[in-house]
Amino acid sequence: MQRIFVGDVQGCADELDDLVARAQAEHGGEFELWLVGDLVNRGPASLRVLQRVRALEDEGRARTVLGNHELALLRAAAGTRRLRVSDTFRDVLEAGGDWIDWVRRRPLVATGRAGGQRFAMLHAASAPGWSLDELAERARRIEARMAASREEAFRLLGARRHDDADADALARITTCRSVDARGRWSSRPPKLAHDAWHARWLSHAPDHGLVYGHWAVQGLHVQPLLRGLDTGCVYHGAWGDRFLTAWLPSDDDVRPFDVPDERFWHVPARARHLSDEMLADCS
Ligand SMILES: [Mn+2]
Repeated sequence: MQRIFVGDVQGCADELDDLVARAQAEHGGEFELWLVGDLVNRGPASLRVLQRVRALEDEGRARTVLGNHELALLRAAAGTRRLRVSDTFRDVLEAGGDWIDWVRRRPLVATGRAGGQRFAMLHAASAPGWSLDELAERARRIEARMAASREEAFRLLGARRHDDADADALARITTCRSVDARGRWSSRPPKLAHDAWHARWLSHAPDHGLVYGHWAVQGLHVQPLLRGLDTGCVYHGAWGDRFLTAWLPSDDDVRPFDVPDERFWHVPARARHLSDEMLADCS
């Protein structure tokens, strides 16, 4: 079974279709997509992406984790987020059915073993010093609250980070990009390389690999124990030529997170997806 990790799709349904077609052509029925979250928003077809991923998941051929744009969708459904010009998930909100419940029941962290290496997949970041078991335990507690009921999920999504440790961990795992010398985290990009969340995380001798997304400005990140896969497909045309990136480690490889590593697919974006007005609203 070939595991195929996939970067941020953000409503780019055509590009996801192209990626799945390549997976089927090269691996037949023997593949499983692992998507890093941010399936929805900013791109043209959020609902189509959810439908595709859900159908694959129902066949046991896909897994995904929650990204900040899934949380934005849930907040919009809760009525606590006013839609912005760049929010394009109205198709999901208007689809009816159980989409909101399906989204809130997705995991926050997925774990596994690739060859000889234990790893986690999450949307943005882990924290310096968290073992794989601690990360997974925090995620299970948050997932239980998100899955308990809509009311409990919306309560957690509305909680202040300083008042609720789960809310802080949820925000960190889905949005963090930097950690300062005093351990304070932020979604803002680091001013200095050593303040990048993953530089601080690596300095604590982690016991596992991490696959993540969320950081299109950084782009593809290939470093021992780290694979960052957000290459900003949805920004094609606005930021030059962009791609939807996949990583295909081999299960035969004892150390799949070693470098150099050429086992990537770069599926070209099909079109410019964002107008200047939407682009200006993203920042
Ligand atoms: Mn994101």
